[in-house]
Amino acid sequence: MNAPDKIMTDAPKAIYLKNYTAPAYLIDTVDLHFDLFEDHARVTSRLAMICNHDRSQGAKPLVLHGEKVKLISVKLNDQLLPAAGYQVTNENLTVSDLPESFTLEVVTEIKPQENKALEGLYKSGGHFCTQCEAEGFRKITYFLDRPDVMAKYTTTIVADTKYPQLLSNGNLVDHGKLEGNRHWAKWEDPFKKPSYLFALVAGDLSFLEDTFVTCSGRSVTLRIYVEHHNLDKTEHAMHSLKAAMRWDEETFGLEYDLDIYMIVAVDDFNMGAMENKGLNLFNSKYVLAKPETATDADFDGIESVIGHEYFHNWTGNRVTCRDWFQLSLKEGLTVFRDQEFSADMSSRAVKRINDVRSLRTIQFPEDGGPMAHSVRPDSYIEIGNFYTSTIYNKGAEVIRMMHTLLGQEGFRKGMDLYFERHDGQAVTTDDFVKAMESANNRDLTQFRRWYTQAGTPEITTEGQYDQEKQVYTLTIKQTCPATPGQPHKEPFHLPIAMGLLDDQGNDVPLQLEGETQAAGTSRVLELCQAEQDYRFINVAQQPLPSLLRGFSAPVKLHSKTSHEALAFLLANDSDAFNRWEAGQRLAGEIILGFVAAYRNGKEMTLDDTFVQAVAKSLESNLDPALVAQLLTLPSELYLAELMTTVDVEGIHLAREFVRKTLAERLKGAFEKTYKTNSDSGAYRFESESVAKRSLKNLALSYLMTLNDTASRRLCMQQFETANNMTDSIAALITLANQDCAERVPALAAFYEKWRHDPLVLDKWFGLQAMSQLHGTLAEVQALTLHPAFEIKNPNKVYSLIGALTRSNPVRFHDASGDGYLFLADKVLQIDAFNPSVAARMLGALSRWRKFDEKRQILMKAQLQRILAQPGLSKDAYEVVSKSLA
Ligand code: B3K
Ligand code: ZN
Repeated sequence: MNAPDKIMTDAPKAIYLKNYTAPAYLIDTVDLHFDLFEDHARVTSRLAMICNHDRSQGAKPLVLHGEKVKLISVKLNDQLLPAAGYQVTNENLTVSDLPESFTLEVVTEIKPQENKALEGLYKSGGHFCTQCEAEGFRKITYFLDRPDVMAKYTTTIVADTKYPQLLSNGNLVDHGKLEGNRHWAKWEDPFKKPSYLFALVAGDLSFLEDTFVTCSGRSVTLRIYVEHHNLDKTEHAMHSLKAAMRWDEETFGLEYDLDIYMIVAVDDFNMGAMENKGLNLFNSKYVLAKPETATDADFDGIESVIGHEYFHNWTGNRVTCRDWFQLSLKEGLTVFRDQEFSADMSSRAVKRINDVRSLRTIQFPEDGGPMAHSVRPDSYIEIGNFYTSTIYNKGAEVIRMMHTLLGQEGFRKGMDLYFERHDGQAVTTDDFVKAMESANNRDLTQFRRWYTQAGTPEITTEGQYDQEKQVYTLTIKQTCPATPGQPHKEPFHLPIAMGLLDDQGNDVPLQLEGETQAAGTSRVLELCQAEQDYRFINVAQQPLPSLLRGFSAPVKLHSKTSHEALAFLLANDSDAFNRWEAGQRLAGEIILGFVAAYRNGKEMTLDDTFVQAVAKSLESNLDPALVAQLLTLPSELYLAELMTTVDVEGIHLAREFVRKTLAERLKGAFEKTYKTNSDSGAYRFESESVAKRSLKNLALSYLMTLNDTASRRLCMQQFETANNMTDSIAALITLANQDCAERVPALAAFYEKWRHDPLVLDKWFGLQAMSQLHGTLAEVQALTLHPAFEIKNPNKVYSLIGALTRSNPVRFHDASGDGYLFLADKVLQIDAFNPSVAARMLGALSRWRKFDEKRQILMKAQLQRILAQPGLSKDAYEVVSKSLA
């Protein structure tokens, strides 16, 4: 049999939402007993089960999930079953002829030490830990491993005393010593939960402890567990946790429900963190921080992920998903909540800008590519592939739109009703929308299309002013491109926040025809048809519209706006987001114009309107963090998204030309900005100093495009004297991007200084992989052989290989195809032990159709090579086969 035939016959099967059926059995209580040893673990699971189906036609068999577990024994109501009493396959344990209710005891053996997929029970840095979402629990024991089976858990852990901390969900109810240097601890979780929220940790860890008094006066113990030498990096995480707990009480009236909340940081983790009930597991990247080792962005990231996992306690744990098609029920909602939390902790406008930036550079391409899926997908092959930006970030946009349509108060009423109706249940995204509808007496039937239709809608607007009648008519049209399996789309229900500016830049009162008076100067239009007209009356002069304020819907907006008008909006719009947006559009149009010029052999000349607009922003007295955003040009990835066929080199050259020209023309202004925003005092993670650092470092990056002695001196001075990682790494990034004498020694010095700190080394790997220099691909290949690089550690893979393939388009898409070959080699290597990380890395090859023919052929060849690999995981199979379809 040749390879393609084998793939055809063995092709993994898709699972469909339409085939959902309720579980045939339910589990009331789970009593787990773990015996942990150096070469294996023995797991005894006692399940009190009840029948959940009509038995008049006979009892259905009980089909438990289990993968890579060795079955030792099965007891039914304490009677050992003979081998003929059950069937075992690679994926299931089936027991038939069961009574109405019974106890099933299953003993299994697993090998956590050999588990490099990092799902189920595994070892990281010498500690035992778990990751069960989505389907990891079945790698620990046989179980009904689906989220609509919720049970109360008791967990006993027995291990050598060299693992002093034995932790699980809920409250510690007992512990003791045993012979032979062993000890045990028993945990009880009073809340019903699905198996994906189970967690266990056994390790030698230190912890930072604090207390939080909830709004009802209960005292909760908070603990952050880390390796001993990292204890000095836990303060910020603790501070963030307490802020998140308070915020959820104040914003949503949601209080924590157990006596203890634990966070454990581990170095080997596939994702950011996991919200297990009462015992969160975190990638150490999202816990450990001190000014010397973590950047302002890291501090922000920690605050947001700590918040996210904490918020899951209600949106995810107390109310969970009925099935994995409903993943966005908890993820979209929880991302929305963490975004709002971060916005309240710092600058709302800057937070929104960053969120939209990542939506556009990650989610929009996903929605326009072969892996496009709706926020509530209809099918999947491997659920692990659906922890996507669409489920998370577009899901959060969908929640945000409901918030915009219903208002803060209406949304809160909907949330309250959602918890009132569904606490303790496993429900669907539709249940959430129903709660919003009932609480607000609104019909969201059409709005639901956001859950079922994939693709990024495109909005076109046109304005017409009638001077005589003083009427301004705004025509808005919407369309949505076809996506795999969805050739035709129905119109969406879209909130479009907008305002109209007069020639002084002031917002004018907005009165729609038929209204007796103006309703404010910024309002939300509801677009429901494919095309709608909005007639504003009493408009004294030709206005300039400011549309989609705050990015009120996840769409692509097209409107004919001149460069002068964009510069005017950049300088005057009362909506900070739209000021930024106008600047981005202006810069984007100029850069894309240069891409065309470059291809036609024409010269690029930067027009003065733009230089002056930049100069004006630089001198404005706006929040420096916002100014830094205004001055950051659209990324190469976003610019690529704006082109039908990506011109990789053209985009890079044109963008760099604009950066360098701005630096030349505004050198003095950048130097002044650098000085004004330099702060020689002690590092503080406070909005004001974070903002100043961001603007100062942006000025430095512009100046360094000149690669002259003066800027290099300035940069080296910052690199050598910085008292914090933000400044140190900002200087090193600019050095790594220039072919200068200081580059190699600076990289070497940084490595020597931080060789003992894996998280700092991740940055060191990453910044080299993101260098724009020609030799980057070869350097990355060499770095995979560096002693500090570990292919089995996801953070290292993402930092080095991920940075090149996902964030450095001009070097990854090298015309030779070497970047594609390199990625395919690594994916195949990783797929053999960690399919979920391998599949995630593959995304960089998915959108091959966006590139020129030569690159298409090269990318496709690597996808085909991966597909032909014998024993390819279903994770990788799904991404590759859908990409090629
Ligand atoms: N819920 C986890 C995701 C884990 C997925 C593993 N394949 C993290 C989060 O969204 O909070
Ligand atoms: Zn989440």
